[in-house]
Amino acid sequence: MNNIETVELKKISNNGSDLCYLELGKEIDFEIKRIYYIFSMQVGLKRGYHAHKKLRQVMFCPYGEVEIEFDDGYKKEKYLLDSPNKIIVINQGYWREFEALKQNSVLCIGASDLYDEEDYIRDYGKYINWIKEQN
Ligand code: T46
Repeated sequence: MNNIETVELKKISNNGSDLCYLELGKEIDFEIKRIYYIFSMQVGLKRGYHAHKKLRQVMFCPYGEVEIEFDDGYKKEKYLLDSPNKIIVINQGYWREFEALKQNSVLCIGASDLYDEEDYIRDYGKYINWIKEQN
């Protein structure tokens, strides 16, 4: 999908464990103003069903496995976060639905802005109309 990028972070391994990091100007080109995370995720219970008009995000899954389907109004593509060193960097404007493939998965999000319900489109029909207006 254009403007959605999967990056595998370098793992620094020592003392029997691993460390990853991401930096402004390298993996991401926007400042993170908010961090949130979804945890205790139950297999098969989907969340999302919205798009963001302006918000840009980086997503990663430090525990478990999460599948995210992005939709640009014309096509859909699934992305799998199945390792703590994988991140997805997402530009604004994509409808998303996501679910855990493993019990108690955790999805973390770094976002380019503070919470603003006005930035959400939560109705798929409205999303399709909004996409048409953008083109
Ligand atoms: C996203 C996916 C991956 C707040 O009050 N502040 C916040 O910062 C957030 C993120 C949510 N909320 C409230 C809004 C709702 O009343 O928490 C409730 C659950 O949010 P929502 O239904 O939007 O949750 P998800 O899991 O469908 O979506 C969330 C994010 O909202 C969204 O930005 O991309 O995670």
